[in-house]
Amino acid sequence: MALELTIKPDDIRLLCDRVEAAQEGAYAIHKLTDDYPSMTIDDGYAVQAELRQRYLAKGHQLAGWKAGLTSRAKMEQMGVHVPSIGFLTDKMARTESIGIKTSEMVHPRVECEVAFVTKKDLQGPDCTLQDVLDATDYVLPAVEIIDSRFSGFKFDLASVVADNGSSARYVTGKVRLNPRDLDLTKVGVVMKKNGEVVASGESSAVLGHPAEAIAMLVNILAEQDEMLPAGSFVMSGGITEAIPVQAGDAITAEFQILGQVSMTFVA
Ligand code: OOG
Ligand code: MG
Repeated sequence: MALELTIKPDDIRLLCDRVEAAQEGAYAIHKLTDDYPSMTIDDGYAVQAELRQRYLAKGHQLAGWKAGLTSRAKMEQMGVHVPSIGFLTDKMARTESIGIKTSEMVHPRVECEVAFVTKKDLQGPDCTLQDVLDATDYVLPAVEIIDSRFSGFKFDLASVVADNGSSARYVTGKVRLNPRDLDLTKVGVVMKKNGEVVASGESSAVLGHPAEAIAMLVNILAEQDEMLPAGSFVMSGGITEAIPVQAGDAITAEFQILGQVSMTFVA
């Protein structure tokens, strides 16, 4: 299967120029469908694939993948009701100990996610939850810092897919567990900003089971003639709505059984 495009290759490259410049310059642009109203989700994935090729050509390493818009809280917050995927690079990875620069982003938000690391190749289009569990080496807690490049954090599915699912930064915690050693539908999470609870939820909010989001991601990759190789890091999507952050904020995401992930934001 391949993507079916309605936008010409030259225009895909032009839209990629816009997104790439906004990502690298940390400025907001209007959503791509304002100028290309007929743009489809496949067109969005074509822009995202072009963006991935450009970053890899610049020497960034592919570090994994992320599923997005996989919980009702996220879908309702963003007004987009179809899950999506994006890629992660080594340049997006951050650690708990070093302040994360908000000046490199437009309007960052944080969200708690269960992440997976695989030990077997996964190939769509018929990947199932059980296939994902069988292929999982371990799960770990993660916080994704998303940053839509679209004004007001407002977009439609085709635009957000082209913007690589708002991917910006991510931080992982230290606990690693075999998926057989916990009930992945029952991981409660509490997000605290400067010591106050700002969001809470349970991992079943992600498509009923976070591994379902990984299966969905593998099946979307298959539409692009790609597979998920053994050893991949994959985030399954925000459990709660995303919370805006600014320089000076301290965030702690507390996951039941999986421990916590903390980070601070600096200008
Ligand atoms: C799109 C990215 C969604 C998630 O975990 O749901 C996402 C967005 O909300 O900007 O990463
Ligand atoms: Mg996310």
